[in-house]
Amino acid sequence: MEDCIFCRIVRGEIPSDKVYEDDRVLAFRDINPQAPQHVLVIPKRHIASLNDAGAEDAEILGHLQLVIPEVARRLGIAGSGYRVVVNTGPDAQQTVFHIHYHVLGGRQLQWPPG
Ligand code: DGP
Repeated sequence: MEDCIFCRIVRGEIPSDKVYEDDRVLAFRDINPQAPQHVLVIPKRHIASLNDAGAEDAEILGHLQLVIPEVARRLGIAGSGYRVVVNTGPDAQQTVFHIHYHVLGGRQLQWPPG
């Protein structure tokens, strides 16, 4: 999508601190980190949210989730542990409507989340 901020990051129009990239998926550091390690993993193809994902997205979202442990290894948190969060809709405070998986780690995380 033309105006989507994460599509613009995919196209290289907005710089990002990339951690992982392949033909379908991009992972980059969150601009407003909530933990010592905080990375967003996104499909390069625009999907607005989990609510907007359909059967045609099963393969890309499956691939994306399989990429997450590799991202965690690159961040050095695969062994210590990490949390994966997909904020969806207003109550979850989703602010960017291009689906993104937050990967958070590098400290003891609290449960339940706020
Ligand atoms: P959410 O609330 O789940 O929609 O989180 C969106 C996240 O995206 C938020 O943690 C901040 C991050 N973010 C927004 N704009 C940019 C950007 O231009 N670059 C990077 N690296 N992160 C961004």
